[in-house]
Amino acid sequence: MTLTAKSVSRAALASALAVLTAAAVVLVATPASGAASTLAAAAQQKGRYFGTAVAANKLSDSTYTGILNREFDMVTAENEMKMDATEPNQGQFSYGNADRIVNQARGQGKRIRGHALAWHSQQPGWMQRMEGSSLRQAMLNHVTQVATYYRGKIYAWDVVNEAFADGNSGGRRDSNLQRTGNDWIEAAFRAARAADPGAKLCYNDYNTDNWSHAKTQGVYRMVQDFKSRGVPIDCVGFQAHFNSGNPVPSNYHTTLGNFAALGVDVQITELDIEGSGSGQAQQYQGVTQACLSVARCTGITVWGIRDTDSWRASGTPLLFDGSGNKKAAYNSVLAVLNEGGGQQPTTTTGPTTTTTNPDPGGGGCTATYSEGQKWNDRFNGQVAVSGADDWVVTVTVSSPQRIIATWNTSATWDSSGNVMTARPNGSGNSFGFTVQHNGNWSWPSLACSRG
Ligand code: 9MR
Repeated sequence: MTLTAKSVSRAALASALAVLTAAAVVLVATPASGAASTLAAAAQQKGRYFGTAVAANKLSDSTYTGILNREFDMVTAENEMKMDATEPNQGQFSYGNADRIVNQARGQGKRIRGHALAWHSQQPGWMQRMEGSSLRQAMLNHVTQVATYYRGKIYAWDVVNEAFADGNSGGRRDSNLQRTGNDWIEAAFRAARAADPGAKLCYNDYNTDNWSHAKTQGVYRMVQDFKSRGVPIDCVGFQAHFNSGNPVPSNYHTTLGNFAALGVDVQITELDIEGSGSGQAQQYQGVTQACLSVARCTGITVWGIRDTDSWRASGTPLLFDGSGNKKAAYNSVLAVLNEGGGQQPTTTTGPTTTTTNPDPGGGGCTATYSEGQKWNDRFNGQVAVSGADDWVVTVTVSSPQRIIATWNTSATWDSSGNVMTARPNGSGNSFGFTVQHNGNWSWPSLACSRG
């Protein structure tokens, strides 16, 4: 069978794109030694992101934006997406400062972590004074409005922030939100999923790094319960604010690994470590290694760029000094990211791997997807078909994904460019394709029918 005109031109475009992309990676991300020279590029080579918190009022500081643009590929608004910032008066939403951050990041090709939809702290005054069912309703409306406004632009939302108590109880923190009923967290997650089905939904907290701490165990039990009941949770954020009284625990990889084993991604979301010199560098190294040792640790975000940008500047907890120079801690993180080894991430996500369409005539056909190689910008998929030689497999990718190459099949596309129809071309009953993911790592869905 011959390729259609449409698929020939797509294939030509695809190979041109592939060459361009490869050239860009060689020029930008990988210097001659093979080691990457920025945090983002080094993290990308390990299939992770490296992010920072950003403050809107610093975007006019060229030293700040210079480092931001060079070193980071994920951005969290430090305060601008919080409840008090986005809904200062009930029902009146305000996105100016958050949008400045989102637009700057997206203009530079960076992704965004949304922080935070529901939290006992930094509530606007009107919400602080509320209780009961009116508060529950106002909270859910806030989640829905803000997640809808940013729909499609957020990689992961901290849907609920800091809902567990410190100390040895392992239980929930008392707050006006908690007093609306213990199910407030799952209600917030369901509202967020409905508003932006493409965003990963995270629970985010601090002092949950040490596996033996009661608070860690409390959050673990909640995530386990959510997964068992189908509450839509995709990730757990570990804020990771460390100092000498609360050092990086030696069992950090155990904590991250145990949470990941529940079927969620884990992310280091607000990393900073008070200290200086080699002691600080060593602790940063430990956190980076812990993330790299867990396949589902998808990335690290530091809570600010220069020490002077930090919410606790006197503790000099970040990777750049006040003048924007790289600190020893920076060099240790970059070195670990550039080291060989570490788990390859399971960066693609379900849901659909196999679809069988029973044929009324008795036969059927099954298409099974398996993951192929992954790169910073694209991944390969392979489809094996059984049950019929005259198959038609529909492969649907989610925007902004694009299929940019195919092999061992004759393929055509619908007008959206997201739906590919693949038929046999005499090469057998399996075919492959390359997806340019544009930040969306979800698996394509498949449907198989007789041709
Ligand atoms: O860094 C943020 C600081 O500028 C704010 O004044 C503070 C107000 O609560 O929040 C800081 O960020 C916090 C984050 O939103 C949640 N985890 C703890 C962070 C440090 O306090």
